[in-house]
Amino acid sequence: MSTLRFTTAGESHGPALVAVLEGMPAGIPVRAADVDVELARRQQGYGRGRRMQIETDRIEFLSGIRAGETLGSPVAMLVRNHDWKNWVEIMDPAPRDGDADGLRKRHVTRVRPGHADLTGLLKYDRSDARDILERASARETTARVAAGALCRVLLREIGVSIGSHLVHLGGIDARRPATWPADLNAAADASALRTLDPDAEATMIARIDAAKKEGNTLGGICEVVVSGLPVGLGSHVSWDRRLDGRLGHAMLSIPAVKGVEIGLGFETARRAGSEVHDEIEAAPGRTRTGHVRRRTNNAGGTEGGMTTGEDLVIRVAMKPISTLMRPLGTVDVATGQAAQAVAERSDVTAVPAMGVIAEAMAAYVLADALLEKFGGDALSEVRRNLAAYLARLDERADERLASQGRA
Ligand code: EPS
Repeated sequence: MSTLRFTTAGESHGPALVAVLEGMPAGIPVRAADVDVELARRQQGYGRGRRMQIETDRIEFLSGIRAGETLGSPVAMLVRNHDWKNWVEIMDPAPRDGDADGLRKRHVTRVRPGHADLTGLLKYDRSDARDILERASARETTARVAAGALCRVLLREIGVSIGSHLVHLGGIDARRPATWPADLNAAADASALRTLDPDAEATMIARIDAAKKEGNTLGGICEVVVSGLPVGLGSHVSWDRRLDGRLGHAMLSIPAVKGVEIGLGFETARRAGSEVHDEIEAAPGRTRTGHVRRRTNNAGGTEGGMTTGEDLVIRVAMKPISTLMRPLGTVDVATGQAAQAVAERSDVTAVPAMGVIAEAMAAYVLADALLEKFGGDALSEVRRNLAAYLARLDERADERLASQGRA
């Protein structure tokens, strides 16, 4: 069982979204602004629809935090949906006269190819796909970002930073900058698409405008980079403790995500071993990697399901959103007749937001793995455990030096 757990609740057009995060140690300094800044980042990105103008996501802490510090008890958090006021009748939990056929106003029966609509209503035996789509909506990721924001604070306290940038959108690749920015998110967030390549950004924006005109949608790829991790989070000993698998699970759970790569990923399959594996050299003073360095980082920061201490690099691929304004062919589940899928208000693309959500999911998995190794009831205890481990890594390096001196 995970050391850290979180769950979310809430429908896209219900009153609010809720996240409950359990297992955070006491004494982590947290302010609402730490969460709000992440919620705002998730709402950004060229290509979003009108809903993002309606919402200004803000966190309300309901439990687990007092006087700016976590208490060690479950942290419950709430984000209200401003759009709720327009959906009160449609989303009302109370049974109503006139719903006898099971179909309320704004019911959805012309199910969208690629969406949870059809499979969800078959599985849950519903007649209105709104019963499915309200929860399948990516609005749910707001609550994940809130939970991830607290995990990010814990990681920041021990010197780990997480950033992301967009590397591909709708058939257009972004080039890597000649010099890597010192603050990845500051650089990425300055771009409307969270990409580090201004030329590609202009082409991508034109591509989004064209897709919007066509009533189409676009997917893309974001890369998450985590720096400052100590060697040895995760474990090789059992399948479910391998960090790669835990990261893959978390990333593939993000709506519309269809692929994940760590480091070189699929490209490793095309190359010979000598072109894949990262040679190791001594690097005295690099405590968090165990006083070594990899000459390259094709592995993307993990070996044997454990962090190496080099940057963790995860690429996450998102398919185009399944709500098309020029709809695809489907079946109306109310009549069984051929139909055009419903064209609800939606985004042309949400890939920049997906990068922020992927950061949050990475923060959760890494905070969990961190607490598994160094856990305690208080942040001070986590710090002590980490410091003792790092001291042992230093001691090993010193022992090696001493034995060389004797030889
Ligand atoms: C979504 C449809 C749109 C998106 C929404 C996800 O919402 P609406 O149906 O209200 O126009 O904007 O994303 C969010 C609300 C969000 O916060 O990211 C969908 O159907 O998945």
